[in-house]
Amino acid sequence: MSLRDIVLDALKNANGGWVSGEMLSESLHVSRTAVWKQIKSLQSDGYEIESSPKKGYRITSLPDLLSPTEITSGLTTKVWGRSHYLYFPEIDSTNRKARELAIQGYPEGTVVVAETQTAGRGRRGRSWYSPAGRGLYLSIILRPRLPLREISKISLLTAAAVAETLVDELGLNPQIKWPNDVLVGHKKIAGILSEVSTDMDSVEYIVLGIGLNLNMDSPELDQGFRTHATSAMLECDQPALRNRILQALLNRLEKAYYLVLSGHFAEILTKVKKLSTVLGQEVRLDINSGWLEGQAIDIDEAGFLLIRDQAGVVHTVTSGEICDSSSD
Ligand code: BT5
Repeated sequence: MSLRDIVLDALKNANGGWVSGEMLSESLHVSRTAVWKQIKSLQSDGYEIESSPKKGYRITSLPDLLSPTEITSGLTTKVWGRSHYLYFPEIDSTNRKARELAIQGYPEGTVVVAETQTAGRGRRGRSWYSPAGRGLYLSIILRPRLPLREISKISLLTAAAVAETLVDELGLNPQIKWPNDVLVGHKKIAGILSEVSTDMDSVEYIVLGIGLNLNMDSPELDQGFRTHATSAMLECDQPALRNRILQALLNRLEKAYYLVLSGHFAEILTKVKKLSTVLGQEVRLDINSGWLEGQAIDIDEAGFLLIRDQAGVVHTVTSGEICDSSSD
């Protein structure tokens, strides 16, 4: 632990009470100037700290940062974010960075988080709007022992975990649009981008990227996106605490991931089907090789979407995009 983190811990543990600068410097065996420098550094990162020559220091407000200091202490994960939690105030894309780290050999459960992305990526070369401090932008390196045909399960379990986090933490009523969008009131609140690197017919690694709109307001989300967009703040009429939601999401997501790896996808699938926007609907899908129209009748045990066309033929769709009225 760095001196800065030790000083921060001491202030946090005082629960808003005063901590003497002299006592801090004595117990840490550093000069009072060294303590003061850590206080200045914390203040410049947004921690509001009052100082009094007689009483010392006290913390009056914590910034809603996603730094390791603010996040890792609230994780109940076994592996994820434990030994590798990489935090960037700004980055081009957390998925790009996680991929670079995966190639360097970083292990399963490495978490890459940014306050803002300058080139956040969506699917098929599209971009993801990632303003500073108002959303979650994260990527996780996974190295699952899963046959290639089962990797759709990863996007679905992620969508389910994002949706359930929105229910638990914010009381929202989300839906899942197969395979990778989470919506609230038919507007997109989160997108998932899982990028897979294969080694013969197995998975070498997956970079699982999640973008979640938390504190954006309506003019900035009115950009003519493919699907109308929303944020937690717009839905709840108050700002959401990003750090608490990130912790809850990682805790829940890791559990769901290991559940699926141990053969329990059925439980996740039941949740996905319950929240699905498309089941029973007539849909039009862009399926790489062309268009497919028909009724979405089920999601099978591999996570694939079953579509019955007008001739009654049932198609198994392994990947694709459902188009809606506001699609570009
Ligand atoms: C997605 O793509 O929905 C996947 C988005 C994944 C973003 C995360 S952020 C952390 C990690 N690092 C990255 O670089 N990426 C991942 P897609 O289904 O292709 O949706 C992209 C489209 O959604 C864009 O073309 C816009 O029309 C729209 N869009 C862009 N930003 C948005 C936002 N913040 N909220 C809602 N819609 C948005």
